[in-house]
Amino acid sequence: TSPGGHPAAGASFVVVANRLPVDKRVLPDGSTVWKRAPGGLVTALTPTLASRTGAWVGWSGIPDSDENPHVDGIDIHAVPLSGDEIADYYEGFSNATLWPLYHDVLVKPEYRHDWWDTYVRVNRRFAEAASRAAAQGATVWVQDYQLQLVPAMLRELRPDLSIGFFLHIPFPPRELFSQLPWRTEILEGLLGADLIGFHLPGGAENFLSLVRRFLHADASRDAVGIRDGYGTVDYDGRTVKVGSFPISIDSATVATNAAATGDRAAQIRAELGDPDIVMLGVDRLDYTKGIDVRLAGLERLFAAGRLDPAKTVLVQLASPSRERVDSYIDIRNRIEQTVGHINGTYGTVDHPPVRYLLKPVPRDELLAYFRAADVCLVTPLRDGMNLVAKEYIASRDDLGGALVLSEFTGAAAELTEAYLVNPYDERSVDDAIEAAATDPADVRGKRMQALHDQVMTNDVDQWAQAFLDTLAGER
Ligand code: ADQ
Repeated sequence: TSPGGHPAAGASFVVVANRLPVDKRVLPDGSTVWKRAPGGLVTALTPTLASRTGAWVGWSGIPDSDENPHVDGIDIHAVPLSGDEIADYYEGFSNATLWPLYHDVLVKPEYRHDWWDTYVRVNRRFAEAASRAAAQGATVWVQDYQLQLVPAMLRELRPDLSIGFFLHIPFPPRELFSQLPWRTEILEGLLGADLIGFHLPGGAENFLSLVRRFLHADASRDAVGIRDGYGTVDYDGRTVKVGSFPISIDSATVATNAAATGDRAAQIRAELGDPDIVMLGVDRLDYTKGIDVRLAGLERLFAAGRLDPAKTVLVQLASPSRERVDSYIDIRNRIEQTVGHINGTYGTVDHPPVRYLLKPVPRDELLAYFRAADVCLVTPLRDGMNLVAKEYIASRDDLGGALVLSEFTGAAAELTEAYLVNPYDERSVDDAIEAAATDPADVRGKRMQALHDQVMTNDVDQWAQAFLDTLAGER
């Protein structure tokens, strides 16, 4: 390692993601330090980063800053972004074009050429930073929809590298993807990788069909299996693998930490007024998450007398997200109006049935909420995976609780013992919420046992290993 802390010859394993795995914290005395951000991806990749001289390329989260954070154990390469670039590349093209397009056009995507130009420029900056960080023959793993052009840009700079790409959100069908004015560029960008990973086989198959249609590439037609059997695309003289790798969580750590919260769960129930039924929602405040779906279901169940508002509480923990994007301002207003409406109609002064927080909750407190909840409501209209569902299940080694889970999440593909719902069908939503809340304990316990086994077996470490082994040609 050189005096600057960077390995002189570059890293043999490089993660490229929009955000660095660090947050800037202000200490009581006013000074600042960089702390490792707690997150699934960092946790999952820490062993690999440590064993192989790892580096991480990403933005620090601070506009117009050229600061390069230092944290123990990871070689950090910060990619600077200006305020205008954040507006056009991140809030614009990533979150007002790609995000809604890839989530079933739940809001109308905006197609703006100036945003696209910035997306290209910023992707090139990430590719160049990755190229500088990587040693000869290194493995580079590019993450998510903000960086879909990086694989091809990086391959052009560094044909010696082994390049993987993983998409954390759904990949849409041809009918929707075709709207994108830059559809061929995105497909070509992704094909710079040696392995492209999606959560589900459906996303992989959509991709195979699209490269056939728009790039006339020779793409395999056999079904893609979950963690088993990948597709291939022959393009530009290379063969690219395409597979399904459902992401997971650090299940054992979640289970241990949840059990260690002790009587905090009972305390939470007492603070809520000891209701018969505690329901819980935990989400980034996003229109894809179906927070409105579950609130509407709860209101209908109260109105029909199927649940008693005097004996039921829904705790909705929401964390603020993308607050300057119009569609996020709209969904926040709608949710807050509905919460007020339900409490105004079905509550009393000392017992409002919905408790709503708009702030991130500390990790241990979140785990205690999971332990306190009789029912966890995960009702997205579309979601790549949904880690909240898996965190709730891992937290319940007591086999208490019940999970209501939308069929439109990636998680539903394997968590088949959940109370599955079609969030577009009011009856399905109402029946599932009622059943999850009122089924006999033995029925709920059996379902939770099956879910718990599934999540404990398939953790995030397995996810990372499966992807990296396939990339290395070992599977
Ligand atoms: P997200 O859309 O952010 O992730 P999700 O997978 O549910 O969705 O992860 C959210 C994380 O934030 C969870 O770890 C959750 O505990 C935490 N969180 C949410 N609200 C919180 C709150 N109020 N307080 C504290 N913590 C909170 C994207 C895709 C998903 C995919 C992941 C990983 O949209 O589909 O599962 O990436 O690939």
